Order: sequence, then C-alpha cells, then structure tokens
Amino acid sequence: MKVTCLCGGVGAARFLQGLVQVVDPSSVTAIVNTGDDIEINGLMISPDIDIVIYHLAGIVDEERGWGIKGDTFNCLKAMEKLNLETWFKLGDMDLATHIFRTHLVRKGFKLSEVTEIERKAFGVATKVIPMTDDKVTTMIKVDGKWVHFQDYMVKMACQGIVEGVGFMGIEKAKPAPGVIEALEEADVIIIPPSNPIVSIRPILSIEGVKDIVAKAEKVVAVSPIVGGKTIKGPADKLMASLGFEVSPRGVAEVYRGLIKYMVIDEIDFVYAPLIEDMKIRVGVTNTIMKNLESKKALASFTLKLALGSSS
Ligand code: FO1
Repeated sequence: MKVTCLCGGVGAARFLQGLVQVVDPSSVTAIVNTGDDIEINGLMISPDIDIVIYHLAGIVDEERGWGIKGDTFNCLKAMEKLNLETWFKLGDMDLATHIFRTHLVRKGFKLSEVTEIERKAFGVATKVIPMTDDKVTTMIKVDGKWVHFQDYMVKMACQGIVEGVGFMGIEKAKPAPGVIEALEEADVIIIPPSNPIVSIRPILSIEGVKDIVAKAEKVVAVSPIVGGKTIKGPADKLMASLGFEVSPRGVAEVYRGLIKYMVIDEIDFVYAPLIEDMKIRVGVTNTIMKNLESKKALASFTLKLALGSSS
C-alpha cells in the first residue's frame, strides 16, 4: 500500500511518526510545504523539511517541535556579537543542516536532491519531497504591511491584524520531481493536522496538485482545529482573519471538493453531521498526539476511515 501525505511542520511530523509505525515507512511519501523557507544570514532554512526529517529520525526537540534535541546555541551567541540576525533560533547542530543545504544548492543541486541526501544521512526510510524546487514564499499582510511568514510567526509572535495571505512565486512553481507520481500512485492521500492556510494551501496551489487530489477517491484530512483552537501555530488566527469558521467545519470548507473523509476530535463531535452534509465522511476520535501510542492510534484510525479496513 502506498500512502502520500501533504505536510506542514510539527502536526504533520508527529502524525508521520505514528503512521510509520503502522505501515511500512518506505511506502510513505511526505510532500512538504516550502513556503515557510527563509534565508537568514546567508543560510537557506527549510523549516518544514527539517521538522519532518528530525521527527522521523527521532532526533527532534519534542517539546519545541523543531530543532534538534539537546542542541546548544553557542554559535547564535557569537552571531549576536557580530550583529547578525538572531531572532530565528538556529541551534549549533541544526546549523550543520542549513550549511549543508546552502552549500549544495549554491553548487547547483536542487532542493529535492539535497533533501534526498539529507533524509538518507539521517537514516529516514520515508521519502521526503519538497513541494517544489522553485522559490515560493508565504507572505502575511499584517496591519497593512506584507511580511515574511516567519517574521509574522516568530519575530512578531503572531501579533497584529492579518489582512491577507499570499504565496510569492506560486504561479511559476513546478512540482518537484516525484510529487505528481506520489499523488497519482497513492492508495490513500492524507492531509495530517497541518495549518490549512499556510502549510497545505501552498502545496495544493502547485501546478497539477489540486486536480489530482480532487480526482482521487481516498483523500482524508485530520482537523488541526480542536475545541476552537490549534494545538500549535497560528492556524486559528489565520482562518478567522480569512473569514473561515475556526472549527473542523471551517477546515472542511478550506478543503471542500478535495477531501472525501475527515477525522475530527471527540470534543468537536457536534460538527460531524454538519461536515457529513458537505459529502465528507467523518470519523470522530482523540486527535491529541501526546505520545507514540496516541500518534499510532490516530494514524491507524485515519487509514481505517479512508480505506474501510483495519491497518
Ligand atoms: N519557531 C519559532 O517559533 N522560533 C524559532 O526561533 C524557530 C527557529 C527554527 C529553526 C529551525 C527550524 O527548522 C524551525 C524553527 N522554528 C522556529 C519553527 C518554524 O518557524 C515553524 O514552526 C514552521 O515554519 C511552521 O511549520
């Protein structure tokens, strides 16, 4: 069985940790958002790719959800003295990944090629593919001014009134090698609990992706909104500011016409019939991924809902 996931950062990565326990890890492909990518101090950072790889490699700082467990920040302290940008916390070990990526891209490697080397170096069996090798940048309009997504999320701590979201470069971006094949060959396409606005929309906006997803039978999303808010990140704020209800029904609205199944949390059970009215079959379960057991249970439940059999 082949499983393809459309992934943002932490929520998707935690889901993948469970998924690779219930299916063969090498049968899973993660297509990862690159709209959050940013260049800082000349280094190319691909946060969602690293978050997914670090989780699958078992080396992530679980508490933060990003970076490497036990990492130190000595280089960052030294950078401060040199007046370099230090608002984005790059750990010493994490920096090696960004130096490696920047070095290879400057030598002419594509981001997808670098990512393939990276995941093998970290011993990850699951295929990890950036959504595109082209530059796409998620921009947020806050209080009348367009800023990079990381500026909004990290530097500004999601403060201010969001008036718009845009994906710079998306019109010209081509799917990275393997993206279309992974979607076409998938027995099931999963949208894990990622930010529907800034993590999944960019992937769906890449040429050809939305059409394949819309035509596929087995497409299941897990709601990242639980009890009216997100577990991590600004999905709730961004959905509200774009006029979507901050609920599983609002998430279903973002994915309308694309998903056939949806997993929602027990706390949101009242939304089940409302989402079923949108011709989306709903499964209700605990979606809070506290430990490996709950991650496995959620992955198993999600597969079962879409495939109709135990996995
Ligand atoms: N998120 C933060 O909130 N603060 C940080 O300083 C930060 C640094 C960072 C470094 C490397 C990396 O791969 C991710 C990092 N993140 C940080 C996470 C990242 O900003 C977001 O969680 C994702 O872009 C959204 O998925």
